[in-house]
Amino acid sequence: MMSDIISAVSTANGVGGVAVIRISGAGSLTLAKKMFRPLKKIENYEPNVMYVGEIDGGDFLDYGMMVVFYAPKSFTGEETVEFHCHGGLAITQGILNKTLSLGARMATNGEFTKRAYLNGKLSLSSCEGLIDMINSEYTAQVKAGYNLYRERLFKKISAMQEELTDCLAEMGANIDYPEEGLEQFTTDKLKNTCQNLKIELENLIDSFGSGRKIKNGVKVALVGRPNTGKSSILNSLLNCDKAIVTSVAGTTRDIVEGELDINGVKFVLYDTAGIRDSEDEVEKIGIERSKKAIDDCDLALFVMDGSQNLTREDKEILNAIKVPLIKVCNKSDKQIVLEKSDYDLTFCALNGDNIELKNRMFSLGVGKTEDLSADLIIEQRHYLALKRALESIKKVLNQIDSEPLELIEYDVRDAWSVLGEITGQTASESIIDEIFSKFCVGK
Ligand SMILES: Nc1nc2c(ncn2[C@@H]2O[C@H](COP(=O)(O)OP(=O)(O)OP(=O)(O)O)[C@@H](O)[C@H]2O)c(=O)[nH]1
Ligand SMILES: [Mg+2]
Repeated sequence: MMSDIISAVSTANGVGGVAVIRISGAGSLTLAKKMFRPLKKIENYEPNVMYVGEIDGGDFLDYGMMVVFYAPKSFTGEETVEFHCHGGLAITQGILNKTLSLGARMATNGEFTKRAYLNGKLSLSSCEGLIDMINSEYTAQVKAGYNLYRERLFKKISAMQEELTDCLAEMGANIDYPEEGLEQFTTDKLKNTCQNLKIELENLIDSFGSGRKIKNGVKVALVGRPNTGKSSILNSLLNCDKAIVTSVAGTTRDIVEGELDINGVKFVLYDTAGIRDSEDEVEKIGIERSKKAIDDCDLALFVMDGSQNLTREDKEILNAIKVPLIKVCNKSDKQIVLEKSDYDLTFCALNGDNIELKNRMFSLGVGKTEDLSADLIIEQRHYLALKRALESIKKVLNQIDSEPLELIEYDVRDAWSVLGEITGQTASESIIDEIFSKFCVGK
């Protein structure tokens, strides 16, 4: 348990109807009572009950509420008090300063959550889920963060660790008291456990493909020859006139960016300059950027003019695309001359019908997981740890039939310990500090 009392404004910095100032640490209630005058005299403050009264802001009073949570039944696991005051900057600063003048210390970034973690209220991965949720702009990010926050990954990882612990216990007994027959039993059990873990780890690792995009957004590049209708498609998808559209080939020079919500997932669209051989200095730079966008994106919309035959340039652009792509035959209102095998779907940027394109972008862009409430790995840190754990498990499986148990034990322990980094059990101080530094003050 930490000894000092920390304090911060927990609501966003700005003007609002209500704001919350939170203090945490043993003695928080004693401190809070020095700056709160309840409407009626209170002998004992009940936990989780809102008391109405005057809150001292130093040079002024506010009329609001106070609630206490006693240890360990609070977010941090410590005695915690919250003042719910009116949400003005001078009001919150005054009340915060008053708590500081009475002996509290300003909380650092994420310190309330860090205390929750250190007091065993949340796992490290849960804390990461919490920050993911807070930073979410799209509903899929909230859902994925919520799963993490509610310990769904923690439970999976802990179950895997338990299986390894069982094996280690048996291996230990075997190494200490080798017995004919028992060794084979231990080896078989270990092999079985590791084979199952390998599949489980591979599935989790695989889910990062979708999870990463849910967390960071799917980058989509609209590419193709000049004048095929890329900017028109961007405008259709965004439902606004974001990019300039003209009948002049080479209209788009710099990349035009826009964000789109498809089923709660963030898609970042990049409309690019039409790619062709050009001598124009400005256009050439734009074309270089288009080529870079093709390399950097998660999904490409390769846009063709359906009323024209494929050209050498079309084919060259197509060959340069190494990411998943949708071949769009645009200008479907005109006579289509392209072969059916040349495209995935027809499109007309002049009307507003883009549902099919969006559906395809979703299934191809997010990956095979369409169930956004499924458990997905969304954090790079977890992904890297899972990969390391998988390596150790594979080593065990490779050596199990040829090496003595004593030698294999090291890799089993290693897998266990790497998994513990995810939940925080074996995470180093620098990992922990880095995670909490990403939080804002007051959380
Ligand atoms: N008939 C028809 N015309 C379209 C369609 N989509 C785009 N156009 C027209 O095609 C021309 C080029 O459209 P843009 O959207 O500027 O094409 P672009 O691919 O962005 O062109 P660059 O920026 O030069 O590479 C404009 O005159 C559009 O109005 C469509 O679906 N049908
Ligand atoms: Mg354009």
